[in-house]
Amino acid sequence: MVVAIVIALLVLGSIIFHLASPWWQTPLASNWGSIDTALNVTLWICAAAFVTLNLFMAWSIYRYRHRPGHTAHYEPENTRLEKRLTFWTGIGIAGMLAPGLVAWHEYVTVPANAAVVEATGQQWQWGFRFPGKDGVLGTTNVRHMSPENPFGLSPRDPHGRDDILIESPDLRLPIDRPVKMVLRSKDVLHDFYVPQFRAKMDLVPGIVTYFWVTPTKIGTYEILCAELCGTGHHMMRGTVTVVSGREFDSWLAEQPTYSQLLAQARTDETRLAQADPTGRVAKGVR
Ligand SMILES: [Cu+2]
Repeated sequence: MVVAIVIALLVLGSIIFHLASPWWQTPLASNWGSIDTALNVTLWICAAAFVTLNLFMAWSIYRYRHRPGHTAHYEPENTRLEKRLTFWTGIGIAGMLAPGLVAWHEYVTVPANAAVVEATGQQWQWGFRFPGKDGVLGTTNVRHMSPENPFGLSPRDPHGRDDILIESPDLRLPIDRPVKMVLRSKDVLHDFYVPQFRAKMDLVPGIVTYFWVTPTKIGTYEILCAELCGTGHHMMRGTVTVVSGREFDSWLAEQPTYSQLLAQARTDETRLAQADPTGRVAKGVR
């Protein structure tokens, strides 16, 4: 009897906790309402199963409790009941899977008019690359990575010359424009996650992953790494600021291209050589 009451209280407590809980999803700031729907459908199906099964268990414990003079009825098989249980469990599981599959299909089917942005992850920071005027990201290779070329752009690929490189963890995106996020890791597994976008995807060394999103609310949101990637994992944060199209265009125009960074590096080298013609200072010779 006590156990039955405890189980019933557990169900009641869970419902109250859910209704009064402050830990609810942060407000949506993208087009991914379908991901919220998939989550909610899963929650309601699980909740219905949890409440029904636990209350049934509490009722059974009470109804069939031990009483003098009562004996248990032994029934090892009940095919009809098993068929019903299998059917309804199947319906419940299909109901949970189907909305997720629909949302996933939409999530990786990029619209033709989407702009492209690349996010790169490394222990423990984010960087971003826009394709520049030609609209094509230049090819990259890990062999080309160096302090002067942190994105590993191929020096011979003309598409890479106008690529816009953001060597800071602060990304900006325009509101109401679909964007394909292309993800690349330089070292280990990372995961690009913006909770308000309901968008999340692993960065896998050696392959390029992607998803697409349309930001729908102006604001600044945190980018988190959602894949344990080493001792500095907790520090691997960035921000994405959603701004008006005009503000975005003028911000992007101020960011350096790969060619500009190369030219800058060459100017710095020349200046250094002029200031130190023998190279003794640079080599640390006294
Ligand atoms: Cu990480």
